[in-house]
Amino acid sequence: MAIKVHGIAVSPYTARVLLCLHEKGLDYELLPVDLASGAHKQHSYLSLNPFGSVPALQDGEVSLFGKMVELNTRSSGGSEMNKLGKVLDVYEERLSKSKYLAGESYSLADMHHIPILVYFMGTAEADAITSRPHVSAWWDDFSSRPATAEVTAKMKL
Ligand SMILES: N[C@@H](CCC(=O)N[C@@H](CS)C(=O)NCC(=O)O)C(=O)O
Repeated sequence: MAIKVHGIAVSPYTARVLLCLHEKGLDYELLPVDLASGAHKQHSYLSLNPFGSVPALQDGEVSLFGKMVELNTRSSGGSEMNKLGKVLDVYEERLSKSKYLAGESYSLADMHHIPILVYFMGTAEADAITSRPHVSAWWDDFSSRPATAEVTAKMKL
C-alpha cells in the first residue's frame, strides 16, 4: 500500500519528505491540502496532524507529523545576508574536506537543504552559493540527482 503524504510540494517541509521517498524509491500518493481555504485547520486534517501544518504522513497504521518550532530571530546584529554568508563560509570550509556535509556519502544532512536552496537559487542573491567553489559544487552535485529533479519539478507553482 502506497504511503500517503498530505501536503503540497511547494511547501519546503513537504518537499523534504518527498525527496526522502524518491531517494528510497518508495511508492507514495500526494494528497493535496488546500491551505488557502484553511483545510489544514479543519477537524478532519487535525486528526492527522494536530499542529495543523503540512505535511502529515500515513503509512498503514503509522501516522507521522512535524512539530511547529518557534525560531528566535532576535540574535546579534547584521543583515540576514551577512548571517547567511557566515554560515556558508563554514559550509565552504567543511565541503573542502569532504564531498558532503556529513562525510563522503549523500545524507539527510544535505537533503534537508534542497527545498529552501531551490527557492534561494531563483533570487538575486544566488551568487552567495555560486561564488563559493565547494558550496557551488555541492549544490551542482545534488541538484543533478534524479530524486531532486523529480521533486523540484513538482515544487513549481
Ligand atoms: N516543523 C513542521 C513545520 C511545517 C510547516 O510549517 N508547514 C507550513 C507550510 S510550509 C504550514 O503548514 N503552514 C500553515 C500553518 O502552520 O498554519 C514540519 O516540519 O512539518
